[in-house]
Amino acid sequence: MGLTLAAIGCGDFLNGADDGGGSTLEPDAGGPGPAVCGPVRAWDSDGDGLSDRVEDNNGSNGYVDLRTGRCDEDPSMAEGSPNAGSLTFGLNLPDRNTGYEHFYGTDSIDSDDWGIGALVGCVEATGRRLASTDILVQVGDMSLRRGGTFPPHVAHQNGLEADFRYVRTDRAAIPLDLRIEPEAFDPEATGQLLDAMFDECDIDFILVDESVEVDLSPGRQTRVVPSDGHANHFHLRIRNPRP
Ligand SMILES: [Ca+2]
Ligand SMILES: [Ca+2]
Ligand SMILES: [Ca+2]
Ligand SMILES: [Zn+2]
Repeated sequence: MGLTLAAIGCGDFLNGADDGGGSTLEPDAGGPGPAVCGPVRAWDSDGDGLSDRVEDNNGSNGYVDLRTGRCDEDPSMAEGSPNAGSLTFGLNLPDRNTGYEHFYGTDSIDSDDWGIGALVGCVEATGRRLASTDILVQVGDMSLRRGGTFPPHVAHQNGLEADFRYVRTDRAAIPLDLRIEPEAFDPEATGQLLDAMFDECDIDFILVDESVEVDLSPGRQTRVVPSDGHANHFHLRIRNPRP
């Protein structure tokens, strides 16, 4: 592919946001060694902005040709719109890593957790940011491998969206339905989770149940929107970095 790494802002993969964890290592100057295209970090040994775990998961499973130790470009593209779109060269989310865990529901492994690199990176970075807390980021449906219609969702079609569980007061890694267990909802911790997402991700909007009240800064609050159908999860949409 002719696209250069510089052209897609490889080093700015996570919008330059502080990852909140891990050290920043300087790549070796000169001499033989892996190609580097940006700062090497504890979670990204070749500095291409794609985490080691994502590269291993996608490369070793034959999903996308990514390798650690080589400077790769993020090949993923969100096509069309979230309600009528598809996903090209989407990346599969590693099912668990620092600070987060993917839950399948009734879907099979690696069927329901595909997205563009920025969405996968958003989940990972939010997990790293909260790794020192007792809040586990629990992510559910994203998109199908090639996107498209993903019942029962209306959207989730082009790799820009993911569903998350609300944070429970007991911190159990199980679903919380606000209609059934409203007392188990932790608004402070859920606000902390949303803030971590705003810190790490280029968020378009987040849909929550109308009963959810979290304390966020004004610029963030306006992008957290009450919406029917979100009693047992909230929904994140990021902006398409390559519209
Ligand atoms: Ca990498
Ligand atoms: Ca790589
Ligand atoms: Ca997966
Ligand atoms: Zn959703």
